[in-house]
Amino acid sequence: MAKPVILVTRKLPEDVEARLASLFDARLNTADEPWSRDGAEIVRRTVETGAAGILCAAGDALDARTIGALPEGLRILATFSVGTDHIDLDAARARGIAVANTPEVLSFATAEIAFTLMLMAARRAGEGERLVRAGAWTGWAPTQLMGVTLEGKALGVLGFGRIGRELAAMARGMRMEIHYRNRSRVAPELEQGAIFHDSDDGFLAAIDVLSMHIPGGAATRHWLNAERLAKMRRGALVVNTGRGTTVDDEALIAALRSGRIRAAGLDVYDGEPKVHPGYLALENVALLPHLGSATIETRDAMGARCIENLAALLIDGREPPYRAA
Ligand code: 8YV
Repeated sequence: MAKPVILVTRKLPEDVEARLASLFDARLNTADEPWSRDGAEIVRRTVETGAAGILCAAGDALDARTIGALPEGLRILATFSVGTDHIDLDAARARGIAVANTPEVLSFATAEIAFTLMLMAARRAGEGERLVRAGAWTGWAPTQLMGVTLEGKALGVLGFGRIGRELAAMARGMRMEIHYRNRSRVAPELEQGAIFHDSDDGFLAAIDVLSMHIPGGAATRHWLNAERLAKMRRGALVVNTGRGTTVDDEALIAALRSGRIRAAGLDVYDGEPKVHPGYLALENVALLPHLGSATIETRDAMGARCIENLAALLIDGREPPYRAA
């Protein structure tokens, strides 16, 4: 039997590509430039190849219009991400196209990046590195680049899912107090003593560090706005490893400029890979290029999840194990 054709929009780790090529008639993108800058390209390549599945990724333009224009034979969008905000799930449902993602395997790696950013923001690590690299360091000084300690501080986790809970576990090792805001309270074994808040106001007033782990999309757009920033403690820190759309950049930049927010650490941006120039002009913000899941181990595991999803539907004729819609 002929192997099912799949279209892979991004260059993936070598081992993942080798497995894909052994199981499928995989049309691999071996260039660094994605095959998915716009919906028209995705549709054109799907039609040309007759693909039954697309292995896509965060940032790919799978909006309602693109999904509506995909050919009949396309049966599954397997995304190399846990986030699905780049895919119009209702449009996929309406077309009977399955959507599957890669949950769990990237939680620890993403929490590591949140933790890194929290420390970079608290301890001014980026500023220090720039100083040394610029050859401008004139020697240790008692008042040089003083940051704040995390020990004993209150960490506020916005979105207490798997990633947020991994971060909470790491932060307990720093003797931080954990607070969380979530759609609903989680079970005590998941809570591990973390303090649940049922209002934004109470949550924002209680914390020294806000770490954001909410999905993107219309419902969460600009969740962190001027009004909520004004409710935070003066000198608090902000970290975002979820989606850039959840932050109103103008408001955060103003708060960083005024010192109302002491420092921030960002891994994701509204409109990435573009970064608001206001951030680039500030010293008190650490900026990473969407590294959340970027470990060798995690990217292999994400590839394995994608393969499981594609093989289930296209080879075994059963439900993808990590179906999102
Ligand atoms: C990925 C992510 O690195 O999984 C997600 O939703 O944002 C990241 O883990 C990236 O988006 C690749 O698809």
